[in-house]
Amino acid sequence: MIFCSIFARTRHRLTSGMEIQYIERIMKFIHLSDPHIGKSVNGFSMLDEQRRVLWQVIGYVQSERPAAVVIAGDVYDRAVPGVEAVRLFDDFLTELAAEGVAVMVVAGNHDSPERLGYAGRLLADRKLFIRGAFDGVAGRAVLSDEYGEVNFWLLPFIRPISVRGLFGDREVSTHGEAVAAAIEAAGVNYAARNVLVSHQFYTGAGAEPKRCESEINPVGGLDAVDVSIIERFDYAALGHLHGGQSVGADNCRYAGSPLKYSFSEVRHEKSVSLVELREKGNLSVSALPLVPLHDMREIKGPLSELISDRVSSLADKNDYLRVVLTDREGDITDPMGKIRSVYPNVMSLGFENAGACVDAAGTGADLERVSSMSPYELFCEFFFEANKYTMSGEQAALVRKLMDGGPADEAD
Ligand SMILES: [Mn+2]
Repeated sequence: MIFCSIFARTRHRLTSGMEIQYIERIMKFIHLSDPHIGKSVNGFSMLDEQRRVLWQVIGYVQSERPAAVVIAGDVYDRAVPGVEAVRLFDDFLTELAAEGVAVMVVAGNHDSPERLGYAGRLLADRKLFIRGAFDGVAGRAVLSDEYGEVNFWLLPFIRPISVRGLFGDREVSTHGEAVAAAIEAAGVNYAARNVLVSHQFYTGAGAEPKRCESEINPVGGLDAVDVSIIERFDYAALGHLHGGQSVGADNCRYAGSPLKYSFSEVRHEKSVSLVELREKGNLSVSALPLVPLHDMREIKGPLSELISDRVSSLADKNDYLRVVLTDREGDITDPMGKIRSVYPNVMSLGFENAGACVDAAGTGADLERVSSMSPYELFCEFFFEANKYTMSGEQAALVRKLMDGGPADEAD
């Protein structure tokens, strides 16, 4: 168990050679999660973006003077992160230490618990509390303010399979049972003030959490944990979901990823949470916005419009873009080259009518009618359903030729 009692924001002032300590009036900390350092999105490295937003967090530490920065898991994108990713996180931690702020970190499902937790017992002396592997008990770090102590419980991501046997004979077959057992084992005194740091998929009664494509979503939500298990904590600093949101009550909150990591997040406003805890029961949370180097957005229209000065000058041409062209697919040669010449960071390019689904029930494809049609007629109908326009003469001729195995008609 990590146990270290330190004063929150103990400041040292030199007055005629004497050191005076004073304690911040209230407990204030910054909650962030899911930085996924080292992640690439559609082949684009996010390292420069990650450095940018992490340094915005440093800026908030300097302006808000919190007692701690809490990182609720998925520090890295991969269990074995690249050298550049490790260097960036090392720089970030060193910068936070220079600000005198405590740092609490738990492993997420993307992290390797042992690698993330390396030297954790030694670093606790430097106010850096890392909980990588779970050994049956949540780690505890204690900070103080004028109202007394605040317990920070550090619970890394756990699966039932990985904690089986840690709780004696207790049956642990679901993620919910695993989390419940871990929290019971912590022996939390709920009369005191407690903050949980946890990386799991928590769900509230009746409310579907907002999910997005950059999270890993197990089939059927088998990893879901009922948020009622953790509602008695004064604040739960959560990680796993990449959209910032509260689950159940306001005191259980996902900070969300600091950057947009998929096009399902283009409308997200990324932020870290600033949490202020006064006496028991007095909590306030606000969002501190994060601004990337390049935004992620979608543009849609005919190619000639999108690459015109009039449209391209409306926003930053270097943004990460999903481009949807409304032109006919066959009408443009090298669409990606043309788009990239104006927007260098295009991540995805598609045509509006491409991949349109044919709804068999909706096409009136009754057996009698279909069975009376020739393969060529069927293909014409299919082509129209898929593309929303009819084949050109040239295309029709080619299809006929392929079907007949003979010379193409002079169709027009
Ligand atoms: Mn994540």
